[in-house]
Amino acid sequence: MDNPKPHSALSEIHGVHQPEAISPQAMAHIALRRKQPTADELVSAILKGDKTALSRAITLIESTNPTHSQKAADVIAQCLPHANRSVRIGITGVPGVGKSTFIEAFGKYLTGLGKKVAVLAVDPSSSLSHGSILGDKTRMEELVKDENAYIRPSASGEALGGVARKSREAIILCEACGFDTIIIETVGVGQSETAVHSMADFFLLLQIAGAGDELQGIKRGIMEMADLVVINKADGDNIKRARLAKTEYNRALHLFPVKVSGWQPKVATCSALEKEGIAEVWQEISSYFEAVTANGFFDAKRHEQNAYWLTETINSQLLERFYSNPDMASLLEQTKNAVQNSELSPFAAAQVLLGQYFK
Ligand SMILES: Nc1nc2c(ncn2[C@@H]2O[C@H](COP(=O)(O)OP(=O)(O)O)[C@@H](O)[C@H]2O)c(=O)[nH]1
Ligand SMILES: [Mg+2]
Repeated sequence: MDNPKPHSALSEIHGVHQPEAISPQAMAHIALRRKQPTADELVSAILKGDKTALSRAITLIESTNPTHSQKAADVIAQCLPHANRSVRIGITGVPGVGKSTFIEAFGKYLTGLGKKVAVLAVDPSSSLSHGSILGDKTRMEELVKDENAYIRPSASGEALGGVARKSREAIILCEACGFDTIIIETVGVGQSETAVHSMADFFLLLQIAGAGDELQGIKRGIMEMADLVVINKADGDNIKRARLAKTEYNRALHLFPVKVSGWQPKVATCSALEKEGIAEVWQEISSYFEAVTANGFFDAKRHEQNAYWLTETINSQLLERFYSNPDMASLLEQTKNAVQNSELSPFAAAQVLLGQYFK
């Protein structure tokens, strides 16, 4: 009898061949995969510029498997002394504005200058909005093939805080791998720009002309963060409108208070599709880096970002540990009932729970 449980939903009709639970091929793969490189092996490969090792290490960082977190931390710690030598450029804009097309043209331009370009995405809602780099219709085919470029779509289906922290760690690994220009892409509709702001040196806002005065759903706060507004799709019939938009944006940007960086945000037009205006964009970005390196803002901002990430990581770890603690979970459940029935005030209850946790 090869079918011990004929009534089980898991069983096929009697007499029909049942495949093995795991195929021999799959077993071979699993055996192969089990031979994971050690943290030291990963690090030495990354430092040699090995993109496969880089991808593996980023996957390790993104893993939610607790057994991976120590190894990931180890890799990051060893890469950290080799990081930092880069420029980090955040690029945001609503879906359809041309981010992927722009990054493709811009990235190719930069590798043409001899730079090594890594593209990362911070997009917590990628699975919903289809905003993830490799998920959308413009797939950066040229850049993907470029020896001196590395493209990594965002980890999806996670809370922004987690995605942002992992992106920040991925930046460190990319830098250790020899990438000197890091592009961090995000969809300009949510909170993710703030996260990008906390890890980028320069903030580029991509816009298009002719979508009305409402600034295309971009919040004022995001405009205020921009170091450069680039009006894309300045081609064909659109050139005139793009120039007009440039004047308008320039006026709008001048209304904002002077930035701590001392940099007056600029507006440029370009056509990512026709690869026009790309060199001018880089020119503006280079001037920015010259200015903020000279006045000390570059280092000051990175130091401030480090402090931000320390606090941010403590905050998220505290929350995670508190809520994932089984004792706390049951105590919280009991206390919730008492609070709901007005037997206990929410504040008193919180004091009890926190007191218990930090005992
Ligand atoms: N005419 C024109 N179309 C562009 C330009 N840049 C992007 N597009 C088109 O706009 C659409 C959205 O571009 P995509 O790069 O996928 O935008 P994303 O969603 O911001 O990444 C695509 O059909 C592109 O071909 C441009 O400079 N000029
Ligand atoms: Mg895109």
